[in-house]
Amino acid sequence: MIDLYFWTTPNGYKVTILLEELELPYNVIPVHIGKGEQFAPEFLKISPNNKIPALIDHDGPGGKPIALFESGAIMMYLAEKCGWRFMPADMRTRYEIVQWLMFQMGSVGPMLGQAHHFRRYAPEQIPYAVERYTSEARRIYGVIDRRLAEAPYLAGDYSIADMATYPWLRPHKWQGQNLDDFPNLSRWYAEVRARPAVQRGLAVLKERLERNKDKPEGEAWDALFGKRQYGAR
Ligand SMILES: N[C@@H](CCC(=O)N[C@@H](CS)C(=O)NCC(=O)O)C(=O)O
Repeated sequence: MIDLYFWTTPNGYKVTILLEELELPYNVIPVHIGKGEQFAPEFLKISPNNKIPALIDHDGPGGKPIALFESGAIMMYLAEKCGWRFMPADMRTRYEIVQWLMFQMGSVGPMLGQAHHFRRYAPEQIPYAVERYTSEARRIYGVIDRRLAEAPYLAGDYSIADMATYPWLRPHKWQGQNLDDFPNLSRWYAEVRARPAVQRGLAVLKERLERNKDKPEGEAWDALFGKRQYGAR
């Protein structure tokens, strides 16, 4: 069985979407990052960077448990475990996928995350930061749009690269972007969103999201961006 340490954020949804696509059974272990549960010593043992998602597969390689953190590593592991589904073993195809997955991990997630932060969460509006990350988000949307003009999905066929990227584009309004400006990206977005497994992945812990969807304030802001985050260890 797989234990998934999860919260209702884009990085968490990447893994629930993949698990649903693979039809693998899994237990969800909520880690309420607004309450600082990511700093619990037991969680830090499997996720030393105090972030979700993390995963324990009790039936890992050699029949022994394996613990993993970083969503990209988790996705590659699950795809390989399930017979190279959504990331074929063929080296050329695999690296086509890995490069778009790394683009998500290195650019899409971190830069769009900064756009959220400075546009929505920052306690003061800093025009330079808002402009920089909104422009960078727009540039990244353009890279994706141009790629999707030449291929149906980021790496050709639907793959873990699409599952990793889609959840980050859902809060496009928070990132100051209009999907109408990106027609190829919009076509892909609608296709990924329409997949039943994607909808199931996005529904995990939905009831907790309803209660937590306002922007972090007070205790939650402190855990994510304040003294609790930086003074925790
Ligand atoms: N590169 C990591 C990023 C994970 C990440 O940023 N997780 C956020 C939620 S989306 C988190 O757990 N934040 C809690 C914290 O920073 O304390 C991954 O892709 O797994």
